[in-house]
Amino acid sequence: MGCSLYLLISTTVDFDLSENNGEFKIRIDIDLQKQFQTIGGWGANSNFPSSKSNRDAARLIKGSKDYPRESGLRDRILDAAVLDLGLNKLLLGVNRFVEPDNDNSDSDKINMSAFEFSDLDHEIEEMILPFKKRVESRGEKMIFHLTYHDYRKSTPEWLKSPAEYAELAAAVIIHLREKYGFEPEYWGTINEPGPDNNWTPESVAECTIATGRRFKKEGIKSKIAGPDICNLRRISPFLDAYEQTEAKNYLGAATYHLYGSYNNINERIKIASFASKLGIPTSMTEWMLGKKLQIAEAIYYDLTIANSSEWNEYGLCWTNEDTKRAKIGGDFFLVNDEITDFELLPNGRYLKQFFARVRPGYKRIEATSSDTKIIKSTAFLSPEGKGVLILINSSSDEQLVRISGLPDSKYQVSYTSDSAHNAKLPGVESKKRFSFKVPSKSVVTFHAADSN
Ligand SMILES: [Ca+2]
Ligand SMILES: [Ca+2]
Repeated sequence: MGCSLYLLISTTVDFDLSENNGEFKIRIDIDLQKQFQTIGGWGANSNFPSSKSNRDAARLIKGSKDYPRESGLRDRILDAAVLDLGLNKLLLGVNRFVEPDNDNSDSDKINMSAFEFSDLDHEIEEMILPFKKRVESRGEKMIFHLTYHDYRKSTPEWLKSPAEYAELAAAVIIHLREKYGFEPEYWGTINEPGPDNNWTPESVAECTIATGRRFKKEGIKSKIAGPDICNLRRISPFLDAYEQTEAKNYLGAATYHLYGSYNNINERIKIASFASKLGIPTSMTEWMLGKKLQIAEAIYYDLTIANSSEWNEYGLCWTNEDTKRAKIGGDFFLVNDEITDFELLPNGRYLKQFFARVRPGYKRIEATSSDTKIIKSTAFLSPEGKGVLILINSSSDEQLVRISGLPDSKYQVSYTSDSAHNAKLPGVESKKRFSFKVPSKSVVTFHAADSN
């Protein structure tokens, strides 16, 4: 982009609100010295749900145990996910069929022949490895996050033993290590514990301890994540159970879902404080209910209040069967009825304002808005010191804002609203400060023009 397209609207003359003459209402002040969490990345669930249309799509896109995949659609989806949208993380559920019955009566001795890994292997070969290759082609590291799922009201007695649970977790990871040469970054203890299943704060803490000890014994480096609570409002007893036991020594990431409370502030403060005490990152690991600008506001709260290092929508690519989700997108990509093509859903476009420019290794820095009800701001620094600023205009009016403290540079600008999808705006130059008109109900991203 030529320099002539940049609007040089900064000034080196100091001025404050009293000298503003009503020009702007809102100040955004960036402080490069106040640094917070390091970004790990952005992700989605690799699994497809088991509805008929999704089963058909899954068979075409990634094949099944019995059928090879039939088109290049998978590769196009993975290219779009990693190279365009900027995902670098996949989550995958491990269900009870991996150890359908107890392998033997000794939790210290793994009987690998009693485990059933073929579904897991298929997902690894068709989705995880090709995704990983694309992330690595960007010079970045893939984050692979396995989580155990158990929706049963009656968890079998043998699995209620923390030592048996830990053996199951260790067996899965040893299998991956031996067959594919890598371990997941995270093992999530249990997806959405209680009240609809047998998992309690105490049992999650006990299984965290047993798994932590077992991983140490087996030389497994995967970090244990939890509690992956469904509703953030119910997280406190789980955090207390970790803190009051040895589990706090083994927890590697504090994770939560956003259902029922996307704009909750108090519990986000609690989880940030808990993770800070333990010296571990926080991660929002699932949400499918956001709607356009609301999803941008949710990730803003997660990044700035909960200090989340990672953020995940629900699915990667699903079909139109669930129209409620398909209209907006609890999943990134919607696959068409013919299963020949796909599109990035509206929520994905709002999230792309964050994902495409804020990359793993970037640090969040202070970006204070003088009126967060109207303009929400968050900013990041790359390891090379390049700045990224993201503004959310929650109001129905265009807002003229004054932005101070971004590193001096030319910035490219893009935005998403109901009518604009990752659209370019004229670039700007920051010399200490500049003014900018933020379109109504939009997310605007500024990124240093000479960074990727
Ligand atoms: Ca066992
Ligand atoms: Ca055993």
